[in-house]
Amino acid sequence: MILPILHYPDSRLRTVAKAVDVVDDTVKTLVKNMFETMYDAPGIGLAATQIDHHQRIIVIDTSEDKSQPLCLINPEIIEKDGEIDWEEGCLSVPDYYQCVKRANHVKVRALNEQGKEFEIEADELLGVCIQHEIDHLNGILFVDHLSKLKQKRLLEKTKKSIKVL
Ligand code: GNR
Ligand code: NI
Repeated sequence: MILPILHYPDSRLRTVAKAVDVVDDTVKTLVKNMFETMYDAPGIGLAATQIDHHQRIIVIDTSEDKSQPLCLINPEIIEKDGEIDWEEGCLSVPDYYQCVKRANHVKVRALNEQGKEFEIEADELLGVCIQHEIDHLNGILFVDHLSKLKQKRLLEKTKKSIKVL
């Protein structure tokens, strides 16, 4: 099932998600729907926050052919180093792309969709995407990392496009 995605500046995107305590069938169904929604969009990642569901669940696939689905439940960054500038976009901020500074390399511990703990190390696009998605679970958008001037311009552009609707 494809779920509707919240758009900036919707205040529900500011909700801090709660940890999942059991990976049960409800969570598994949600993960399946999140993958469908992400692939349909299309995007390379989706956090539960974006579909107005406030549990710590992320899906990612940075491959070209949907061949590397990755689900992270209760993700925690346990190591990070280096610095990278990457042009980011967000399904919740349509048609807006800006460079953001992130750690280049992260080591993350999470549960998979079977509830089993695993660790993953990532850099470049995958590392950036994991950090972008974990931000969503904390109510943070990539635009929060930009200058106040860029944020002001984005808000004005967004208000104008809402008026046209
Ligand atoms: O599809 C997406 N592309 C992307 C590109 C650069 C950095 C981060 C991302 S994530 C984004 C999908 C999304 O909004 N996930 O929350
Ligand atoms: Ni996003």
